[in-house]
Amino acid sequence: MEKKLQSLVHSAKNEIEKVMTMNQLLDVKAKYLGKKSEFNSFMQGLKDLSSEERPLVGKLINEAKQQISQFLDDKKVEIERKKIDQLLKAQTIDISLPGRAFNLGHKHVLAKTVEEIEDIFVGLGYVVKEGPEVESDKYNFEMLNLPKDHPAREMQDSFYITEELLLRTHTSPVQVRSLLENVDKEPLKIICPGVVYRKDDDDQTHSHQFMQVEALVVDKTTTLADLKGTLLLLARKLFGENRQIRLRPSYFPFTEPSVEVDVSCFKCNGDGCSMCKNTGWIEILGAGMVNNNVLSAAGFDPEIYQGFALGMGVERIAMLKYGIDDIRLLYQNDLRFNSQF
Ligand code: 2U9
Repeated sequence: MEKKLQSLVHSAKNEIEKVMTMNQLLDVKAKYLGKKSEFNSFMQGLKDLSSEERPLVGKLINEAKQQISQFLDDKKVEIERKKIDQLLKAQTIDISLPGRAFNLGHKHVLAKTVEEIEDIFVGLGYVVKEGPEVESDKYNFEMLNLPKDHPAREMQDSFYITEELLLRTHTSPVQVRSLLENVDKEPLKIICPGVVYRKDDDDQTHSHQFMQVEALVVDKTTTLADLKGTLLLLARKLFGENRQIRLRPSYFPFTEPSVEVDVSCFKCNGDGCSMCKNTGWIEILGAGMVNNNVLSAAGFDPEIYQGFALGMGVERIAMLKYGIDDIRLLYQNDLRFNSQF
């Protein structure tokens, strides 16, 4: 019996040594230790032995079984380790390879222009205020001296959501909100950048969606001279220290008097060129003293308070500054265009 067991252990050892995979190992385990294995028949035979022989033979069988189990366990560890080694080899990162180059992004020319305008005003002590793009008819029009039947509403033909809600047509409602919030009637100096919407056919110079920056100052002593000084400073910071400005009378419902502001041409210095259509001047924005009706509607007594406001289209400023001849280029996300600025 002892010989039989030794030879069984020996052949199991040989077979286990040749095993390469987990499945093969399971087959060998079944063959030597499974229900139909020789071992099992040895175990079955124990009951036919005498009570003296049984413990001795039982011990031998157990020892042999333990040896085979040990070979199987060792092999299992070996197969698993090999598998991990293979995976590690396959997944090794070659740190000697150069990294993949990636493009470093930068700010869009419109964002740059807004920030440049913001910096100028923040330098003058203004606070930046933002507000919702979906606005009420009341804040977008009525509080700005544009009642429901006002003909000037046509100029801002709009995207209505309901009778009373629309996509804002200018950032002016943000100023209205700031005036209403200002219950203590503290002096106010704010700029309101943001996206606005108007029903317009898109072409080289028009877009149904564009950006504005509007500024508002309200105080007891604010005058048209303050507005003029602010406009001159703004024009020089944006277009160069040698610029002059020119104010032309205009009309906006929310300002009275209203002006359109031209800057002396920064290309020809006023001599006349294609940029300024030979006039020497380029229109850059609109402005005016806040209309008394607007002050009253927001709870500011026009006998005590007065203020000025100005508004500009950011795209127009960016196009002038950077020589861009089609507004649509600003929205197309073409990297060949975007990366130029
Ligand atoms: C309040 C009072 C007055 C804002 C103003 C303009 C003049 C103006 C245009 C420039 C080009 C719009 O983008 S554009 O088409 N804007 O000319 N905007 S004064 O006046 C206000 C705003 C808010 C409470």
